[in-house]
Amino acid sequence: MFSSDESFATRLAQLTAQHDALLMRPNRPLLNHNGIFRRWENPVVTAEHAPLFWRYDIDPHTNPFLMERLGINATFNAGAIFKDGKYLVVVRVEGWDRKSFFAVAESPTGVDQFRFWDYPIDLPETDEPDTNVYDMRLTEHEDGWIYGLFCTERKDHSQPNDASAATAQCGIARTKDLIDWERLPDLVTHSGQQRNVVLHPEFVDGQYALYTRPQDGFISVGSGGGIGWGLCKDMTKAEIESETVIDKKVYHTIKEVKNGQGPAPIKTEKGWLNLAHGVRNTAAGLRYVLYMFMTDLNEPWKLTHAPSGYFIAPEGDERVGDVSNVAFANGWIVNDAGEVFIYYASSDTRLHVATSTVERLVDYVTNTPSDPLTSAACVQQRSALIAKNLERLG
Ligand code: M1P
Repeated sequence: MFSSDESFATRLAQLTAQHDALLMRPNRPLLNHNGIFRRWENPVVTAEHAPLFWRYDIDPHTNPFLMERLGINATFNAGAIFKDGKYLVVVRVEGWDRKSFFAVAESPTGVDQFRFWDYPIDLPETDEPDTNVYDMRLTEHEDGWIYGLFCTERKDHSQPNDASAATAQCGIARTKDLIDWERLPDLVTHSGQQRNVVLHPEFVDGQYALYTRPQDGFISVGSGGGIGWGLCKDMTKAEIESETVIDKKVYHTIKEVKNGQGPAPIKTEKGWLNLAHGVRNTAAGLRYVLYMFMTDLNEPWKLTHAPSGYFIAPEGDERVGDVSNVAFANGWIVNDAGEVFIYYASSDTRLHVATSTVERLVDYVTNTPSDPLTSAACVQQRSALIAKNLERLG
Protein backbone atom coordinates (compact mmCIF):
# COMPACT_ATOMS: atom_id res chain seq x y z
CA MET A 1 0.00 0.00 0.00
CA PHE A 2 1.03 3.62 -0.40
CA SER A 3 1.94 5.30 2.84
CA SER A 4 -0.76 7.83 3.83
CA ASP A 5 1.60 10.14 5.73
CA GLU A 6 3.97 10.56 2.80
CA SER A 7 3.58 14.12 1.60
CA PHE A 8 4.28 15.30 -1.92
CA ALA A 9 7.24 17.31 -0.62
CA THR A 10 8.71 14.35 1.31
CA ARG A 11 8.50 12.04 -1.66
CA LEU A 12 9.99 14.61 -4.03
CA ALA A 13 12.87 15.12 -1.59
CA GLN A 14 13.44 11.35 -1.45
CA LEU A 15 13.38 11.00 -5.22
CA THR A 16 15.78 13.92 -5.59
CA ALA A 17 18.21 12.49 -3.03
CA GLN A 18 18.16 9.06 -4.73
CA HIS A 19 18.72 10.63 -8.14
CA ASP A 20 21.59 12.80 -6.89
CA ALA A 21 23.21 9.76 -5.27
CA LEU A 22 22.95 7.78 -8.51
CA LEU A 23 24.54 10.56 -10.54
CA MET A 24 27.39 11.01 -8.06
CA ARG A 25 28.02 7.26 -7.51
CA PRO A 26 31.70 6.58 -8.19
CA ASN A 27 32.49 3.85 -10.69
CA ARG A 28 35.45 1.52 -10.49
CA PRO A 29 37.18 -0.75 -12.97
CA LEU A 30 36.67 -4.47 -12.46
CA LEU A 31 39.78 -6.25 -11.21
CA ASN A 32 39.72 -9.05 -13.74
CA HIS A 33 40.48 -8.13 -17.32
CA ASN A 34 41.88 -9.75 -20.44
CA GLY A 35 44.70 -7.28 -21.09
CA ILE A 36 42.77 -5.76 -23.99
CA PHE A 37 40.21 -3.61 -22.14
CA ARG A 38 38.66 -3.21 -18.70
CA ARG A 39 35.01 -3.31 -17.86
CA TRP A 40 33.63 -0.95 -15.18
CA GLU A 41 31.36 -1.99 -12.35
CA ASN A 42 28.29 0.16 -13.03
CA PRO A 43 26.52 1.10 -16.24
CA VAL A 44 27.31 4.76 -16.96
CA VAL A 45 23.87 5.88 -18.17
CA THR A 46 20.59 4.17 -17.29
CA ALA A 47 16.92 5.14 -17.59
CA GLU A 48 17.14 6.26 -13.95
CA HIS A 49 19.76 8.85 -14.92
CA ALA A 50 17.10 10.81 -16.81
CA PRO A 51 16.29 13.98 -14.87
CA LEU A 52 13.23 13.80 -12.65
CA PHE A 53 11.86 16.86 -14.43
CA TRP A 54 11.77 14.86 -17.69
CA ARG A 55 9.54 12.24 -16.12
CA TYR A 56 7.43 13.69 -13.33
CA ASP A 57 5.06 16.63 -13.28
CA ILE A 58 6.37 18.20 -10.07
CA ASP A 59 3.36 20.47 -9.53
CA PRO A 60 1.28 19.20 -6.55
CA HIS A 61 -1.86 20.80 -8.03
CA THR A 62 -1.74 18.95 -11.35
CA ASN A 63 0.01 15.81 -10.03
CA PRO A 64 -0.94 15.37 -6.34
CA PHE A 65 0.21 11.70 -6.33
CA LEU A 66 3.56 12.66 -7.82
CA MET A 67 3.15 10.15 -10.62
CA GLU A 68 5.74 9.50 -13.26
CA ARG A 69 3.88 10.88 -16.28
CA LEU A 70 6.37 10.45 -19.12
CA GLY A 71 8.65 7.59 -18.10
CA ILE A 72 11.94 6.60 -19.69
CA ASN A 73 12.33 2.98 -20.76
CA ALA A 74 15.98 2.73 -21.79
CA THR A 75 19.17 4.67 -22.50
CA PHE A 76 21.57 3.00 -24.91
CA ASN A 77 23.52 3.10 -28.24
CA ALA A 78 25.28 6.44 -27.72
CA GLY A 79 27.49 8.47 -30.03
CA ALA A 80 30.43 10.05 -28.19
CA ILE A 81 32.78 12.99 -28.45
CA PHE A 82 35.52 14.59 -26.29
CA LYS A 83 34.95 18.34 -26.23
CA ASP A 84 36.47 21.07 -24.07
CA GLY A 85 37.82 18.45 -21.66
CA LYS A 86 34.35 16.89 -21.21
CA TYR A 87 33.19 13.41 -22.16
CA LEU A 88 29.91 13.84 -24.04
CA VAL A 89 27.60 11.06 -25.12
CA VAL A 90 24.60 11.51 -27.41
CA VAL A 91 22.37 8.86 -25.96
CA ARG A 92 19.51 7.02 -27.62
CA VAL A 93 16.82 7.66 -25.02
CA GLU A 94 13.64 5.66 -25.38
CA GLY A 95 10.43 6.69 -23.63
CA TRP A 96 7.73 4.38 -22.29
CA ASP A 97 6.02 5.23 -25.59
CA ARG A 98 8.79 3.36 -27.54
CA LYS A 99 9.91 6.47 -29.39
CA SER A 100 13.64 7.22 -29.26
CA PHE A 101 15.22 10.64 -29.19
CA PHE A 102 18.71 12.00 -28.70
CA ALA A 103 19.98 13.66 -25.54
CA VAL A 104 23.46 14.74 -24.48
CA ALA A 105 24.88 13.50 -21.18
CA GLU A 106 28.12 14.99 -19.91
CA SER A 107 30.80 13.63 -17.57
CA PRO A 108 34.04 15.06 -16.22
CA THR A 109 35.64 11.58 -15.98
CA GLY A 110 34.21 9.50 -18.83
CA VAL A 111 33.41 6.65 -16.45
CA ASP A 112 30.88 8.14 -14.02
CA GLN A 113 28.92 11.29 -13.06
CA PHE A 114 27.10 11.42 -16.41
CA ARG A 115 24.41 14.09 -16.22
CA PHE A 116 21.90 14.88 -18.98
CA TRP A 117 21.70 18.41 -20.29
CA ASP A 118 18.34 19.97 -19.36
CA TYR A 119 16.67 19.44 -22.73
CA PRO A 120 16.90 16.62 -25.28
CA ILE A 121 18.24 17.53 -28.72
CA ASP A 122 15.65 19.42 -30.74
CA LEU A 123 16.35 17.64 -34.03
CA PRO A 124 14.82 19.37 -37.06
CA GLU A 125 12.88 17.17 -39.50
CA THR A 126 12.90 16.87 -43.27
CA ASP A 127 9.73 17.18 -45.38
CA GLU A 128 9.09 13.54 -44.57
CA PRO A 129 8.86 13.39 -40.76
CA ASP A 130 10.74 10.64 -38.93
CA THR A 131 8.64 8.24 -36.86
CA ASN A 132 11.66 7.17 -34.85
CA VAL A 133 15.33 8.19 -34.79
CA TYR A 134 18.22 6.33 -33.18
CA ASP A 135 21.89 5.31 -32.98
CA MET A 136 23.68 8.55 -33.81
CA ARG A 137 27.31 8.33 -34.91
CA LEU A 138 29.23 11.56 -34.32
CA THR A 139 32.08 12.55 -36.61
CA GLU A 140 34.26 15.62 -36.19
CA HIS A 141 34.98 16.10 -39.86
CA GLU A 142 37.98 17.99 -41.20
CA ASP A 143 35.51 20.35 -42.94
CA GLY A 144 34.86 21.89 -39.46
CA TRP A 145 31.40 20.45 -38.75
CA ILE A 146 30.38 17.80 -36.26
CA TYR A 147 28.07 15.46 -38.18
CA GLY A 148 25.49 13.20 -36.59
CA LEU A 149 24.39 10.33 -38.81
CA PHE A 150 21.52 8.25 -37.47
CA CYS A 151 18.79 5.87 -38.47
CA THR A 152 15.48 7.44 -39.44
CA GLU A 153 12.65 4.96 -39.34
CA ARG A 154 9.28 5.46 -41.02
CA LYS A 155 6.19 3.39 -41.76
CA ASP A 156 6.54 1.31 -44.91
CA HIS A 157 3.58 2.63 -46.89
CA SER A 158 3.97 -0.10 -49.50
CA GLN A 159 2.62 -2.52 -46.85
CA PRO A 160 -0.42 -0.63 -45.47
CA ASN A 161 -1.89 -3.74 -43.80
CA ASP A 162 1.21 -4.54 -41.77
CA ALA A 163 1.37 -2.18 -38.78
CA SER A 164 4.97 -3.24 -38.05
CA ALA A 165 6.33 -2.75 -41.59
CA ALA A 166 9.03 -0.07 -41.48
CA THR A 167 11.83 1.38 -43.56
CA ALA A 168 15.25 2.48 -42.35
CA GLN A 169 17.37 5.19 -43.96
CA CYS A 170 20.31 7.35 -42.90
CA GLY A 171 19.35 10.76 -41.49
CA ILE A 172 22.00 13.48 -41.41
CA ALA A 173 22.37 16.52 -39.16
CA ARG A 174 25.30 18.74 -38.32
CA THR A 175 26.26 21.10 -35.54
CA LYS A 176 29.13 23.02 -34.01
CA ASP A 177 28.08 22.76 -30.37
CA LEU A 178 25.64 19.81 -30.04
CA ILE A 179 22.95 22.37 -29.14
CA ASP A 180 21.85 23.83 -32.50
CA TRP A 181 21.50 21.26 -35.24
CA GLU A 182 21.01 21.74 -38.97
CA ARG A 183 19.10 18.89 -40.58
CA LEU A 184 20.31 17.90 -44.04
CA PRO A 185 18.47 15.69 -46.54
CA ASP A 186 18.64 11.96 -45.86
CA LEU A 187 21.41 10.03 -47.55
CA VAL A 188 20.47 8.69 -50.98
CA THR A 189 21.93 5.32 -51.94
CA HIS A 190 20.93 2.76 -54.48
CA SER A 191 20.33 0.07 -51.85
CA GLY A 192 16.84 -0.68 -50.51
CA GLN A 193 17.43 0.47 -46.92
CA GLN A 194 20.33 1.65 -44.76
CA ARG A 195 21.28 1.45 -41.09
CA ASN A 196 24.59 1.94 -39.26
CA VAL A 197 25.90 4.58 -41.68
CA VAL A 198 29.00 6.41 -40.41
CA LEU A 199 30.96 9.35 -41.82
CA HIS A 200 34.75 8.96 -42.11
CA PRO A 201 36.49 11.97 -40.47
CA GLU A 202 38.71 12.88 -43.44
CA PHE A 203 38.14 13.61 -47.11
CA VAL A 204 39.13 10.76 -49.39
CA ASP A 205 39.98 11.74 -52.97
CA GLY A 206 38.46 15.14 -52.17
CA GLN A 207 35.10 13.59 -51.28
CA TYR A 208 33.19 12.63 -48.14
CA ALA A 209 33.56 8.94 -47.38
CA LEU A 210 30.85 6.92 -45.67
CA TYR A 211 30.61 3.46 -44.16
CA THR A 212 27.22 2.03 -45.09
CA ARG A 213 25.16 -1.07 -44.35
CA PRO A 214 23.00 -1.84 -47.34
CA GLN A 215 19.98 -4.01 -46.52
CA ASP A 216 16.95 -5.30 -48.41
CA GLY A 217 14.51 -5.29 -45.48
CA PHE A 218 14.09 -3.55 -42.13
CA ILE A 219 15.54 -6.35 -39.95
CA SER A 220 17.05 -8.71 -42.49
CA VAL A 221 19.92 -7.39 -44.60
CA GLY A 222 19.07 -9.97 -47.27
CA SER A 223 21.52 -9.56 -50.14
CA GLY A 224 23.32 -6.73 -48.29
CA GLY A 225 26.79 -8.24 -48.05
CA GLY A 226 28.34 -6.44 -45.06
CA ILE A 227 29.86 -3.08 -44.16
CA GLY A 228 29.93 -0.96 -47.30
CA TRP A 229 31.97 2.05 -48.36
CA GLY A 230 31.00 4.86 -50.68
CA LEU A 231 31.99 8.40 -51.59
CA CYS A 232 29.81 11.46 -51.88
CA LYS A 233 30.60 14.96 -53.09
CA ASP A 234 28.35 17.05 -50.90
CA MET A 235 26.85 16.35 -47.46
CA THR A 236 24.11 18.93 -48.04
CA LYS A 237 22.66 16.64 -50.73
CA ALA A 238 24.43 13.41 -49.94
CA GLU A 239 24.23 10.67 -52.53
CA ILE A 240 26.35 7.59 -52.91
CA GLU A 241 26.37 6.29 -56.47
CA SER A 242 28.07 3.01 -55.72
CA GLU A 243 28.85 1.05 -52.57
CA THR A 244 31.62 -1.51 -52.20
CA VAL A 245 31.53 -4.08 -49.40
CA ILE A 246 34.75 -3.72 -47.39
CA ASP A 247 33.99 -6.14 -44.54
CA LYS A 248 31.72 -8.92 -45.60
CA LYS A 249 29.47 -11.35 -43.74
CA VAL A 250 31.10 -14.77 -43.42
CA TYR A 251 29.55 -18.19 -42.83
CA HIS A 252 29.92 -19.57 -39.30
CA THR A 253 31.55 -16.52 -37.80
CA ILE A 254 30.36 -13.85 -35.36
CA LYS A 255 29.10 -11.82 -38.35
CA GLU A 256 27.32 -14.51 -40.26
CA VAL A 257 23.88 -12.85 -40.37
CA LYS A 258 24.85 -9.17 -40.50
CA ASN A 259 27.35 -6.60 -39.29
CA GLY A 260 27.60 -2.83 -39.05
CA GLN A 261 30.20 -0.15 -38.47
CA GLY A 262 30.28 1.20 -34.91
CA PRO A 263 31.67 4.71 -34.35
CA ALA A 264 33.90 6.64 -36.76
CA PRO A 265 37.34 5.00 -36.82
CA ILE A 266 40.32 6.19 -34.75
CA LYS A 267 43.41 7.28 -36.69
CA THR A 268 46.68 5.71 -35.51
CA GLU A 269 50.20 5.51 -36.94
CA LYS A 270 49.56 1.92 -38.02
CA GLY A 271 46.17 2.45 -39.64
CA TRP A 272 42.52 3.19 -38.82
CA LEU A 273 41.12 1.34 -35.82
CA ASN A 274 37.56 0.25 -36.47
CA LEU A 275 34.92 -1.02 -34.07
CA ALA A 276 31.86 -2.84 -35.43
CA HIS A 277 29.10 -5.21 -34.40
CA GLY A 278 28.56 -8.69 -35.76
CA VAL A 279 25.36 -10.70 -35.54
CA ARG A 280 24.78 -14.42 -35.65
CA ASN A 281 21.64 -16.46 -35.25
CA THR A 282 21.02 -18.95 -32.46
CA ALA A 283 18.08 -21.05 -31.30
CA ALA A 284 17.53 -18.29 -28.70
CA GLY A 285 17.52 -15.50 -31.30
CA LEU A 286 20.11 -13.09 -32.63
CA ARG A 287 23.37 -12.54 -30.71
CA TYR A 288 25.18 -9.21 -31.17
CA VAL A 289 28.88 -8.89 -30.29
CA LEU A 290 31.52 -6.25 -30.97
CA TYR A 291 34.63 -6.85 -33.04
CA MET A 292 37.53 -4.77 -34.30
CA PHE A 293 39.55 -4.46 -37.48
CA MET A 294 42.15 -2.13 -38.97
CA THR A 295 42.13 -0.43 -42.35
CA ASP A 296 44.91 1.16 -44.35
CA LEU A 297 45.86 4.71 -43.38
CA ASN A 298 45.81 6.04 -46.95
CA GLU A 299 43.22 3.69 -48.40
CA PRO A 300 40.71 3.26 -45.55
CA TRP A 301 38.50 1.02 -47.65
CA LYS A 302 41.22 -1.67 -47.50
CA LEU A 303 41.15 -4.02 -44.50
CA THR A 304 44.65 -4.80 -43.23
CA HIS A 305 44.11 -6.64 -39.92
CA ALA A 306 41.17 -8.57 -38.48
CA PRO A 307 41.61 -10.28 -35.11
CA SER A 308 39.74 -13.50 -34.68
CA GLY A 309 36.30 -13.55 -33.06
CA TYR A 310 34.73 -11.00 -30.80
CA PHE A 311 36.18 -8.09 -28.86
CA ILE A 312 33.29 -7.55 -26.43
CA ALA A 313 30.36 -9.93 -25.98
CA PRO A 314 27.46 -9.34 -23.57
CA GLU A 315 28.33 -10.82 -20.17
CA GLY A 316 26.38 -11.47 -16.93
CA ASP A 317 23.60 -8.90 -16.40
CA GLU A 318 24.45 -7.36 -19.77
CA ARG A 319 22.90 -10.40 -21.45
CA VAL A 320 19.36 -9.50 -20.33
CA GLY A 321 17.24 -6.56 -21.38
CA ASP A 322 14.61 -5.42 -23.85
CA VAL A 323 16.49 -7.16 -26.67
CA SER A 324 18.60 -9.73 -24.84
CA ASN A 325 22.07 -10.97 -25.83
CA VAL A 326 23.10 -7.70 -27.50
CA ALA A 327 26.32 -5.70 -27.23
CA PHE A 328 26.22 -2.63 -29.47
CA ALA A 329 28.56 0.38 -29.73
CA ASN A 330 28.37 3.51 -31.83
CA GLY A 331 30.59 5.80 -29.74
CA TRP A 332 34.11 5.89 -28.38
CA ILE A 333 36.45 8.63 -27.19
CA VAL A 334 40.22 9.00 -27.20
CA ASN A 335 41.37 11.53 -24.63
CA ASP A 336 44.57 13.58 -24.65
CA ALA A 337 46.43 10.79 -22.82
CA GLY A 338 45.63 8.21 -25.52
CA GLU A 339 43.10 6.45 -23.27
CA VAL A 340 40.12 4.98 -25.10
CA PHE A 341 36.61 4.99 -23.63
CA ILE A 342 34.38 2.51 -25.43
CA TYR A 343 30.71 3.24 -24.81
CA TYR A 344 28.82 0.02 -25.41
CA ALA A 345 25.19 -0.71 -24.68
CA SER A 346 23.84 -3.99 -23.41
CA SER A 347 20.64 -5.60 -24.61
CA ASP A 348 19.14 -2.33 -25.90
CA THR A 349 18.68 -1.21 -22.27
CA ARG A 350 21.62 0.64 -20.68
CA LEU A 351 25.02 2.15 -21.49
CA HIS A 352 28.37 0.90 -20.16
CA VAL A 353 31.99 1.91 -20.57
CA ALA A 354 35.06 -0.22 -21.20
CA THR A 355 38.49 1.40 -21.16
CA SER A 356 41.72 0.69 -22.97
CA THR A 357 44.46 2.65 -24.72
CA VAL A 358 45.27 3.29 -28.37
CA GLU A 359 48.55 1.43 -27.87
CA ARG A 360 46.84 -1.69 -26.49
CA LEU A 361 44.11 -1.70 -29.13
CA VAL A 362 46.66 -1.38 -31.94
CA ASP A 363 48.59 -4.29 -30.43
CA TYR A 364 45.36 -6.32 -30.08
CA VAL A 365 44.27 -5.67 -33.65
CA THR A 366 47.64 -6.11 -35.35
CA ASN A 367 49.01 -9.07 -33.35
CA THR A 368 45.97 -11.23 -32.68
CA PRO A 369 45.66 -14.01 -35.25
CA SER A 370 42.67 -13.92 -37.58
CA ASP A 371 39.86 -16.45 -37.76
CA PRO A 372 41.03 -19.48 -39.75
CA LEU A 373 37.36 -20.34 -40.39
CA THR A 374 37.29 -24.11 -39.70
CA SER A 375 37.48 -26.22 -36.54
CA ALA A 376 40.58 -28.07 -37.73
CA ALA A 377 42.40 -24.87 -38.58
CA CYS A 378 41.38 -23.36 -35.20
CA VAL A 379 42.85 -26.41 -33.41
CA GLN A 380 46.11 -25.98 -35.34
CA GLN A 381 46.18 -22.29 -34.46
CA ARG A 382 45.60 -22.98 -30.77
CA SER A 383 48.04 -25.91 -30.67
CA ALA A 384 50.77 -23.68 -32.08
CA LEU A 385 50.14 -21.23 -29.22
CA ILE A 386 50.11 -24.06 -26.65
CA ALA A 387 53.38 -25.51 -27.98
CA LYS A 388 55.07 -22.11 -27.90
CA ASN A 389 53.90 -21.52 -24.33
CA LEU A 390 54.81 -24.97 -23.04
CA GLU A 391 58.29 -24.60 -24.47
CA ARG A 392 58.62 -21.31 -22.66
CA LEU A 393 57.28 -22.73 -19.41
CA GLY A 394 59.84 -25.56 -19.67
O1 M1P B 1 18.39 -4.75 -31.34
C1 M1P B 1 19.76 -4.82 -31.63
C2 M1P B 1 20.15 -3.70 -32.60
O2 M1P B 1 19.42 -3.88 -33.81
C3 M1P B 1 19.69 -2.96 -34.85
O3 M1P B 1 21.00 -3.13 -35.34
P1 M1P B 1 21.22 -3.84 -36.77
O4 M1P B 1 20.67 -2.90 -37.77
O5 M1P B 1 22.66 -4.10 -36.98
O6 M1P B 1 20.44 -5.12 -36.69
C4 M1P B 1 19.50 -1.52 -34.39
O7 M1P B 1 18.12 -1.27 -34.23
C5 M1P B 1 20.18 -1.25 -33.06
O8 M1P B 1 19.71 -0.02 -32.57
C6 M1P B 1 19.86 -2.32 -32.02
O9 M1P B 1 20.66 -2.12 -30.88
